[in-house]
Amino acid sequence: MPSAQTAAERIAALRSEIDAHNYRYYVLDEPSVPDAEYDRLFQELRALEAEHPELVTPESPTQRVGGEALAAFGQVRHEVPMLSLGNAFEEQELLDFDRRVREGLDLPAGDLFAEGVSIEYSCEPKLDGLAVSLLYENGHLVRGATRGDGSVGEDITANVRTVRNIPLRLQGEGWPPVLEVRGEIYMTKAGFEALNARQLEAGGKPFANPRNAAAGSLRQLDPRITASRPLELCAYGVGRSDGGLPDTHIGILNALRGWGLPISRELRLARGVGECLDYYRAIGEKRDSLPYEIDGVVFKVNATAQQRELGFRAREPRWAIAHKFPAREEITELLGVEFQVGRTGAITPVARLRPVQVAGVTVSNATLHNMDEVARLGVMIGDTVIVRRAGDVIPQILGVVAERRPADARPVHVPEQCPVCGSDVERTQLVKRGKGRETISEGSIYRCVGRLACQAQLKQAIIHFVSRRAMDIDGLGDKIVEQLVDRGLVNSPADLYALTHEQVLGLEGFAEISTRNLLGAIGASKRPTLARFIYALGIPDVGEETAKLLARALGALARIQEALPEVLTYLPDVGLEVAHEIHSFFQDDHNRQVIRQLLERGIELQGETELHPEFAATATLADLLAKLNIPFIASTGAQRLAARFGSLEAIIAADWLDLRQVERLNEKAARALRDYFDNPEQAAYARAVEAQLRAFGMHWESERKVAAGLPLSGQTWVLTGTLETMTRDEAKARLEALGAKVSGSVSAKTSCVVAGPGAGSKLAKASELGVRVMDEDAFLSALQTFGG
Ligand code: 9MJ
Repeated sequence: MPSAQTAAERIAALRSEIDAHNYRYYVLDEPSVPDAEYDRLFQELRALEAEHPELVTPESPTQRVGGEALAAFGQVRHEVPMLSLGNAFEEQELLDFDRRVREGLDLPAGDLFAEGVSIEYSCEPKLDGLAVSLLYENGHLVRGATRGDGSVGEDITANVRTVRNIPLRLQGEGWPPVLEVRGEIYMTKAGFEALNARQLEAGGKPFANPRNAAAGSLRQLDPRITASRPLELCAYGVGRSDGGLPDTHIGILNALRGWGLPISRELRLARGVGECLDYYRAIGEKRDSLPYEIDGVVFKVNATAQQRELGFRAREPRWAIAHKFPAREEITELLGVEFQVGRTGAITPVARLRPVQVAGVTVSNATLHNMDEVARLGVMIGDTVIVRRAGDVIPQILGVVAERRPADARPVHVPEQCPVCGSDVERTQLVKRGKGRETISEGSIYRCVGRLACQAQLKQAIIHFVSRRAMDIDGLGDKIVEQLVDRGLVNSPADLYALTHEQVLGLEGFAEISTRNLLGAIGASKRPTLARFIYALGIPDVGEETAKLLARALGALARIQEALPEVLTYLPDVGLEVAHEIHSFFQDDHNRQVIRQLLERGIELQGETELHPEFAATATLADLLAKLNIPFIASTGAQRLAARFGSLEAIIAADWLDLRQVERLNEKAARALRDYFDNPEQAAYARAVEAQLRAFGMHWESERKVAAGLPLSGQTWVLTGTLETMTRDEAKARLEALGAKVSGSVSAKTSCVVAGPGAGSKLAKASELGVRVMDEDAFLSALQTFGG
């Protein structure tokens, strides 16, 4: 505290700052500072008030639980107040809590693990959502309310009724005629990601975190909006009840579960505070893999008789505590933005930060992804920003503390020239083909056009080329790549195979043996599989999986190099955009030359084969017509045309009258088709696509027979999460043996999603789209049913 400021002044300043944050957080759902900063202000105020009890007023934020009810919702008085929880940040604070519990119960202090005197605690993760009260009368949900200030909350009955895992009627029997359930409404990480993606797509503002998304969704005056949000309840207690309930907290929660209410899967019993600490550590380790955000764990004295004996202090129970995890969000200053050049030339803004400790690690850089993200955040150099570090993820900037923007804050500009090679920087274009037309819009990525002439791209390209999962050249680390490029010895991946003994020996740190080893490793890399080689080339958007798919389906480099974009889109998971990337990569003269040189310098691809029958089986004339994106011709129209004419040539030759005879092909569609094929370039292109498909060995008519007759033919399945009884590859093979296609992404066309533990965004997408989902047990019995 600055000495010029009195305690009274500091208290007043802290209160108004906390009030302002509370309003932003609770009422507007727009947090202005991270929790850690808020907690610090709160602790400071608490400490000052403890020193100066005469300065405590009823209006102090320490005397309240939360924000005020929004005027637009009805008010609900909580007959049993909704309490908040005291916090423990350090282990010692938890031990102190346990000591207070023992003292409150007149139990001997004893040793941590002493038998006979340890308290039984229930342990649950502390979900980060919005606390709610759900009133059941005679088993019917009659009212839902927010906590509000703990005594009066908002009536959100219409909204809670839309939350899918809240039962509208209790199941089973034995529930008290009046039962008020309390719990947290939250959003899973996957649900949150999916919602934000939707928000962005619709041009809306994304939510800062799942907590805000949940709170914002529940506070909608229009329950239809709430219904569209992926909200979930986790029950953690009971308020009012007029009947007998089990005599332990865990017993009560299990009873709630029996009545159809979701409770935490991580609920455990701890005998003594030592086991509470074990639980805290175990959940801490699991934190990243849990499907929802948590900010700590909650311990509650398990026996309700002991809870009653302990009672309350202010607005907190003496029998429960939240043991918080270290904060993952902090605030710091954005000192500058630098631009890094990636392997494909993408220029990525990187934030340089005033170093700050976040969850035990010093953070001085954070990714800003791309310029759209910079614009979305509205961040300027000099701003105070909120940084988040979670798990192994690169630190991210979540937002700006607008109130702290200095007068001399500067906007972030993309350099016009590449900071490494000085080539021009261009904004990427998004090419979308729809209804026979190409539309081009501005992309969010800026690229250095220098390609392999840009040292940054060249280095990254070589590092990728030699990496373990690509050409796997042992001993060619990043530092050596840098030297090779800096000395001008390597200007493309092909140059690696022309390195001489003298050149390598001349590098820093090389002697006879190391030189021989490196050249040996380079020589040993000359027989890669086709898939590795394709991956090693570093085609934008082509990862290992896509490379494997290309190799497996097309079988030979020559075919992959020549494949037209429409032909590539026959591969599962290859969309038109990726197909264009692949196609234009192989059309590029420089890339063709590098590939030619690689082959001349001794690369021998292994396992080149014929076209995979699976690929041939996926081609139909109807698909081809649909892929040409002719206006008004969608998949059913395409199917009817294919059935009627049997070949592309026949369709091109068909006149308007012929076309009009196709069942339910309307005039507009017939005209569009004629217009399309009357354009010689378009007709030639369609013929070229067809010719290529045929040259690749496809036969329109036979293809259906390959997969037909199998129980799952025509279906697309998606596997996500971990499976316990088999590997994913096995599951995939078994599904394929039954005729199903296995895809990596969920769409409306997906037949079924098999979700194991750890399933994330795919599961969320499936539930969003109403796609059938089964767990491993159901999957195993389905396999059995189908004889797979
Ligand atoms: C959360 N947020 O997960 C309580 N909570 O109990 C759990 N919150 C709570 N319990 C009494 N698991 C007041 C709040």
